[in-house]
Amino acid sequence: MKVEKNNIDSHNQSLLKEHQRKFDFVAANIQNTERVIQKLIDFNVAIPSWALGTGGTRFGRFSGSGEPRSLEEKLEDVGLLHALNQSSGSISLHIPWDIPENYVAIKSLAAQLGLKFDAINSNTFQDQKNQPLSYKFGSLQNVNTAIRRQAIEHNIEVIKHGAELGSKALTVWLSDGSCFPGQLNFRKAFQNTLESLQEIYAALPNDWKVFIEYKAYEPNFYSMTVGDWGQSLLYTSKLGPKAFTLVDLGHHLPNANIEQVVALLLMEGKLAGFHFNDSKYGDDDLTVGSIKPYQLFLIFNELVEGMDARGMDHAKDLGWMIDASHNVKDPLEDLLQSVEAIMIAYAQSLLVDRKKLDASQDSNDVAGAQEILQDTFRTDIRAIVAEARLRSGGALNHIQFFREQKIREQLTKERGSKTVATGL
Ligand code: AFD
Ligand code: MN
Ligand code: MN
Repeated sequence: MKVEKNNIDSHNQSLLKEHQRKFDFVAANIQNTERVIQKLIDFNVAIPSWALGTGGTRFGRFSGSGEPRSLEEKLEDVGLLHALNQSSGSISLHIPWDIPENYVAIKSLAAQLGLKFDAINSNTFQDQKNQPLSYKFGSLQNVNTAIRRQAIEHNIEVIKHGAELGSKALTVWLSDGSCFPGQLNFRKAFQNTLESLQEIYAALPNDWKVFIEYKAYEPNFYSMTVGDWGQSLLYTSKLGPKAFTLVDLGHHLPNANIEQVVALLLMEGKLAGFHFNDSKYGDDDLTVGSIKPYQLFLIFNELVEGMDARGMDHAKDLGWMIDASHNVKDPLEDLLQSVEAIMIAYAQSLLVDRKKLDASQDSNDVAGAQEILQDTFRTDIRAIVAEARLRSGGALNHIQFFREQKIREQLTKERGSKTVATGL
């Protein structure tokens, strides 16, 4: 299905007066509103192809209706999101769940929907049908050379698919590790993984990057071979200038200071970007900003400060992506909420009085520094984000629009009520 522009226009018209009132109120207290709006218009968050269907847990999966049944339908879903928020103009594919059969056709569909292809993801955490060798005991770390070879070849295959579509980065998340003490020689596992990654790195096209994602635990519960940012940074430093460390917000041990991790990776020029989500306990993959919005703001605060210090382009120089899983919500509504939470945190971080904060830090004014951050965080700037969306042609209240237009009902009519999208 396609969203008609005039439907968005009439929705916006009906909310315009109320929006204008809120916007004028917040804009009156903000300097450089226009600059912030432009930055929001330029910003884009990629949508992972695997988040468009209802996710499950190891206990079960309660599929929704009208879920995308093919790569084409996944693109259509992201196109819908983008039409509504104008900030989701790219999709991140996962191989083998999204193997394109016809590159030309897929590329032209993406172009029609105004979408680009973000980083492409490999998968050696599952065994696929007809796969000769198993990843039960790891992939790039495996003690068996033939299994490592198979995993390396898979990653090279993924790069080829991505290159055909115009992706510029490969994201590698390894579930490799061990479940019990003594199972694995850590040093050999590291060396095997490094050598395997070196072969993958050598296959990257010139203008490509590789993102190495880390995770503290799960599915392995004793050790993970890329378990934290330090280990990821070891790999990416040894690999070379095209390798970067990817931060997935849900992949840390409880209470980790992610904003500090981000600040240092950025300082070292080794931060790839993000997989945004939120969590209470671990890798919960909940809606961005739903549990710890202040942490999200603090992360963006470090990002903006650090990117500006390095003269980086906020929109283009890091990879911005959601990595979530929706067990109980409509995936499209959830993704709209996630992108919105990211835009809000980004906008707020742009509004931090940087000079005043620097001065507070330089004079050890602890309370003063806290005042500056919390004052910004507690300012409701949602009308500024909405204004940016309005100016770029999106819907002022996208969730309301999604419901008014009965978009899920229409998708269900088209695709059926018992559809299951590929993914976790
Ligand atoms: C996992 C990892 C990784 C992976 C994705 C696949 O974070 O990003 O590609 O989810 O579903 O949790
Ligand atoms: Mn991730
Ligand atoms: Mn994860």
